[in-house]
Amino acid sequence: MQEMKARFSKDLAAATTAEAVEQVRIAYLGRKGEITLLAKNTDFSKLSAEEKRSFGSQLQELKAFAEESLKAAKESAALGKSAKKSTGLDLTLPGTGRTLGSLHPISLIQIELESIFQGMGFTVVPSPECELEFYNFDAVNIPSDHPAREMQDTFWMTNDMLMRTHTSANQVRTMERLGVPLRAIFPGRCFRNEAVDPSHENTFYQCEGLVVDQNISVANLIAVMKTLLSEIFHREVTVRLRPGFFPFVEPGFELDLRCLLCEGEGCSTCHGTGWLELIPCGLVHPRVLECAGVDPTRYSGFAFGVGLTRLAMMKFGIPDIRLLNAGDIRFNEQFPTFV
Ligand code: FA5
Repeated sequence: MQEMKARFSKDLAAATTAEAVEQVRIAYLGRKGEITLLAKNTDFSKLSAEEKRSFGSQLQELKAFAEESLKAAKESAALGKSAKKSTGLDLTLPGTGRTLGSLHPISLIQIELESIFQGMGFTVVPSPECELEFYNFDAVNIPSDHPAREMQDTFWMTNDMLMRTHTSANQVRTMERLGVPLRAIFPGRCFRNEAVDPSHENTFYQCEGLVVDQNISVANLIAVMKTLLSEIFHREVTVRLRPGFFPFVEPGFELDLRCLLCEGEGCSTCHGTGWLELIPCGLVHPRVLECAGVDPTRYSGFAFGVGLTRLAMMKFGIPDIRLLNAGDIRFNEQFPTFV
């Protein structure tokens, strides 16, 4: 029985599946199994009372040992099977790392801009991309017969709505909603019917800024623009301010940035001029204030419209605006995950 017990243990240890465990059970405890036959084939009549007792108890012990071992082996074989089935786990395979996505360069610029302006006490105001013709044009002093409308053709909806051509569309809305005095920016997407080239897209981003208070002057406007650009580029930049016409500001200016890609030498991005038109701006036209119900004899303000897309191009050295909307993951992956 000692020898049988050792053999049984060895056979069972080699059985790793439920089927193999069952084979061991049949071989030892089945109807013709070794342990069963040992009990059956022993002629007890030839044994003394003492031998009967000793043999009987050893046989019981062997049977109980075999049954318990088989039960444990069955359970562990079943466990192994279900673990394999549910996870297909192979601990020898190399691990798969998790890759983090990266932010789009325009998102990066927008987040940075928002934080710079928030630092100067501006509120970030959400604004609709699909806008009423009234707010996009009439409210900012561009009536239906004004030639400025021709330069900003866009995608028209029904019900006097259109895809906004500039974030200035949100000026009167914001004054109506928040009242004055106010200091706000509204970044977002704009749409124009454009001949697309390295610096013009039909879908691009602007960030409008609007400050209305008492005694606001061009000096306040210039101070804010200088702070903005030095913080964005973390370097000395050259800008120029020249007169510019926009029906909703008086006086109006164009703030140009010396092209950072060619350092003013002239390249395709700046159309060979060495300058990039970056921030049109000016003092809010009295008619716009009136349209929002603000008294222009008490309040004045300044507004600006940063070309966010072009700012991203300058900041990251992107030579062609079309790369930004192309959706090529290899392009997007070059930018940092976090700001
Ligand atoms: C405007 O849209 C005015 N609303 C800006 C403004 C706001 C003036 C407040 C005064 C006061 P403009 O059409 O120049 O102006 O566009 C402003 C900026 O948006 C441009 O300097 C440029 O950086 C960017 N932009 C305009 N059109 C495109 C385009 N098709 N593709 C990429 N960027 C563009």
